Amino acid sequence: MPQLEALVFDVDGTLADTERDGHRPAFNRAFADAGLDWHWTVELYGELLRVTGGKERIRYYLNHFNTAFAPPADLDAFVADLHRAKTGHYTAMLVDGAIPLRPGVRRLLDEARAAGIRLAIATTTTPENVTALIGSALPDGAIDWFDVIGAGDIVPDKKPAPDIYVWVLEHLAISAAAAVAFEDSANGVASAAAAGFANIVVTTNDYTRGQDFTAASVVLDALGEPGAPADVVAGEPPASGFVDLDYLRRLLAAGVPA
Ligand code: XBP
Ligand code: MG
Repeated sequence: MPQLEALVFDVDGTLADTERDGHRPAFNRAFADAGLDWHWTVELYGELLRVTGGKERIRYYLNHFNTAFAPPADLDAFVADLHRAKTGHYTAMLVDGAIPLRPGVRRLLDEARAAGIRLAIATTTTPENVTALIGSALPDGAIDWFDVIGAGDIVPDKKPAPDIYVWVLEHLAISAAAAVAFEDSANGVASAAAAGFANIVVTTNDYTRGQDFTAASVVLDALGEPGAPADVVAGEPPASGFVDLDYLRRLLAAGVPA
C-alpha cells in the first residue's frame, strides 16, 4: 500500500479565495489603465472562469462576450501587456495582506511539515502571484516550505489538461498514488485525475459549488478546523470534522473515488 508522501495544492480558490475580489478587480484595473471600457462583473467573471489562465480568459472574453471589439493587429502583444498590468495590480493588492488563506489550510500545512510530508503547488496562475500570496499570507520564508511549485506557462496546456500535475509529480519524483491533490474546481479535478491522481480533496467556493466533481475522493465546503467542522457534500466525512493527515492516510488506503 502506498505511503502518503506529498500534498499538492492548487492556489486560486483552494489556498485562498482569490478570484472574485483579487484577480477580477485586478483585471478591471488593467482594463481601465489601458483606456478600455470593459468591466468584468462578479457574475460575468463566473462565466469567464470556465477558461483557466488570465491571457486565455481575456481571449475567451473577446471571442464570446465582446465580439464588437476591433482587436489590434498584434493581439498577442496586446493581451500580454494587459495581463502583465493585471499581474502588477494583483500582486500589489496582496502585499497589503488583503486575501487570507482559507480555513484549515495553515493548520494542514503545519501538520504536514511537522510530519515530514512534502508540499507542492500545481496552479494555472502566474508564478509571481504564488510568491505574492504565500508572502502575504504566511510567515517570511514560507515559499521554501514548498518543494515544487508548478505555475502558469511552465507547461504548454493549462488545466483541465493534466500537464501541470504531471510536471509537479515528475519534479517531486513520486507517483500520484503517494500524493493527495487539493482543488476547488472541475477544471482542476479533471487535470489532477488525468495526471493519475486517485486522491483528490475538493473544497468548493461560490464559483465552483455544484460543478462536476465525480473524480474527487471527497467534496467539502472547506478543510474545516477544530470547533468549525467542514460540511461534506460527497464522500466519507472526516471523523474529527476536519481534514487532517490521519484522514488523508485513510483516503489513500481506501483509494476509491467518492
Ligand atoms: C486559476 C486560473 C488563473 C487565475 C488568474 O485556475 O485560472 O488564470 O484565475 O491568474 P486554477 P493569471 O485555480 O485552476 O489553477 O491571470 O495569472 O492566469
Ligand atoms: Mg483553483
